[in-house]
Amino acid sequence: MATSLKNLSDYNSDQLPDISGKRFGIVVAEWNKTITDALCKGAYETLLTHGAKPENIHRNTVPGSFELTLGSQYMAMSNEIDAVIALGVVIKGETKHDDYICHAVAKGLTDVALKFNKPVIFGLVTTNDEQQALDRAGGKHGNKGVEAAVTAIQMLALHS
Ligand code: RBF
Repeated sequence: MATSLKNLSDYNSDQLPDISGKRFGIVVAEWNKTITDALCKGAYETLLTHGAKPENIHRNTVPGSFELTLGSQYMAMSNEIDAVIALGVVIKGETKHDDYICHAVAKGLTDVALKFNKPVIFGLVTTNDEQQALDRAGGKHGNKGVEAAVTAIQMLALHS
């Protein structure tokens, strides 16, 4: 979550390991597509910046954030993928759908990570309105996709 103390795109690149041999899966929800595309761009470019090869970054889309769990499991179960980054944007509406989706995704991604013993990163932007989401997808609070990619790299380093 972006706060006044943390910009989502700020990190210390000195401490990140070489990832030239690592393989990544990015799963992107199509709800709020303009914003999730910006998250995906942030994640993809961050992986490239730190040495990942384009051919080692695989991207799949799922219809909505609720489907990120199974989409991530399809990626995680592959021996060709070392870490998965799940990206979505859930915006509050008139009903409590956002609560149900966010809890299901948080629990689901945790389960997939533990089942396959691989980093599966929670790159879900959960906001009260569209502007807050834009602020976290390359706007004034940085880009959650960048933060998610950095988290994936850091988690890979823990287990190498
Ligand atoms: N998916 C999202 O990724 N973000 C949303 O903000 C979002 N809002 C939804 C609101 C409602 C009322 C419904 C029914 C679905 C919403 N979804 C959203 C889609 C959801 O993640 C899933 O794709 C569908 O519910 C089909 O399982």
